[in-house]
Amino acid sequence: MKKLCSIALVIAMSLTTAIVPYFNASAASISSSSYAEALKYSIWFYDANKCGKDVAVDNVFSWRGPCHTTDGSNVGADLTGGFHDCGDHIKFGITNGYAASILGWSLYEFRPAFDASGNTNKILSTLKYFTDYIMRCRVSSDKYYYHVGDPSDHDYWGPPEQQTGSRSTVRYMGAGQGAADVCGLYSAALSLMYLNYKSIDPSYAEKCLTHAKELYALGKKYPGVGNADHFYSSSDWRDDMAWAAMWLYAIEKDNSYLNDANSWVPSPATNWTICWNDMKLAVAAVGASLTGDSKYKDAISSNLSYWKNSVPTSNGGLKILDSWGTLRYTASECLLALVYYKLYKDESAKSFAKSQIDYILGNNPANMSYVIGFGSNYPKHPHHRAASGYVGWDQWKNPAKNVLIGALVGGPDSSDRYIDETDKYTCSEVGIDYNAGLVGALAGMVQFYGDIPTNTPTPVTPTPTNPQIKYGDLNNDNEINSIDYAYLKQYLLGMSTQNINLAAADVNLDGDINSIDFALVKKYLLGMINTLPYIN
Ligand SMILES: [Ca+2]
Ligand SMILES: [Ca+2]
Ligand SMILES: [Ca+2]
Ligand SMILES: [Zn+2]
Repeated sequence: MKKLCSIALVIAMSLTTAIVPYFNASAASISSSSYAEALKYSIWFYDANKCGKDVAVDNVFSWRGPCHTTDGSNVGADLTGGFHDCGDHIKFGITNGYAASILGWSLYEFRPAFDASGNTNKILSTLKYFTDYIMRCRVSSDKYYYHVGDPSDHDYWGPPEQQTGSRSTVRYMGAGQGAADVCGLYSAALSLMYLNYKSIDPSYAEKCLTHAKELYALGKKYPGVGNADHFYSSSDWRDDMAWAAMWLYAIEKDNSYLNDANSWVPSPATNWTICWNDMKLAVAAVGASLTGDSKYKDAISSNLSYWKNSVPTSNGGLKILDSWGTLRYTASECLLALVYYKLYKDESAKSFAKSQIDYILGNNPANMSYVIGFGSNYPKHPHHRAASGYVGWDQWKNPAKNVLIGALVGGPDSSDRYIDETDKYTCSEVGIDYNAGLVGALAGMVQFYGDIPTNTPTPVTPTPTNPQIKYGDLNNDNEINSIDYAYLKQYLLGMSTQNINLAAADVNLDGDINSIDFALVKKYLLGMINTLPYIN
């Protein structure tokens, strides 16, 4: 259930600890408007972990810019985009897929909360940054890349924009290399994007659904868990594929998906919570909503009882499931509890979530908000290279130069104490998986505890598709001419694709690069059509 951090191997542990003093402070004031503010920040966090050419587009952080803009060039693929994992810069399929699907689910479940609090546009553009990346990593229906970054990434401390060195470790799922855990998470993320986006941009939504089905088929064809070096040891793919199956069933009402989900997760009960390694309770939540099968409701109900009665509780009232990054588990359990409340109106589930979320936001003995930038007292030393702003290991433990607004840190220990030190990554690190459950839980809090004004729908504008891609310009010289035509021909003949921007080759945006695109580029060069991309 843990991510190992190689920094522990190369950096001697500090002998001094700056423990936040324990005192019985009066409860921080959490009001009904707090949840909407915290929700906004928790979405912003994702801007800090964006990777690729378009990082600066629609980014709330002025200290972030393009990075790792040649990812995939060593294999002739465009693997730019997506999100750095935690405080490092590796792009893992397991956490990109987990975060994208949990965020998409959060919007799907609690859309009124996002609309009323003015957060719909931002969550949609964040989700699209994920789904653009997932689809960009498609080579063919039989091959998707899902990993970029060398383990030596962790030897570097500094902003991603200034990082040099190899990014040559890339991995794909396809023949001989199953990664059905990632397939399932990616497929679910794309199905949810279809559901969340179909009224905004139907053609993009359809493209997502097509890819969701393709990834689902890929996971069935090549089962097994993906390879994330020693950082994420995924224990099973069946829960992830069942998660994907549930969302395809939600869209298509085809019983074969439900049968698949049942065969992969016959019993969703667990004494854990929803996390990157275990989607059973998320499967249960969707299953309960879609099928009414009592096994799904029972699994969530007994899990909530376990959390209320058997998970250790700190004096300050925090449930501690695990000492490493404990708040990520609390946050996703709160998401689950609030979805359960939405389904069954169980008041104890709702008040459980409130007790834990209020603790996270500052109603705790340390009087500290564990969401950076929220309130007046929050961690100043998150384990995050871009926020730190320092280059090299001499000053890496200094207070971060930049405020990593919205990041949920790992959290306090069982004595309600927080160690605000950069190298104490079990408490001070942040992650795209940590924040996903928090976004969903805060949206639920806005929906059930916030002051939601009625009749104030947020105007939604589609996010432009790949704003910096000039479709048809395969060699990135900002012109579309016979050179690009020749490159496309070369690619279609199976010849070298080094230095070709394949993202620009799908000129009809149907997710495939084939003879249709070739014909369209030819028509464009002959003046028979005036613009690319060309969609009919
Ligand atoms: Ca799994
Ligand atoms: Ca060109
Ligand atoms: Ca195409
Ligand atoms: Zn990057």
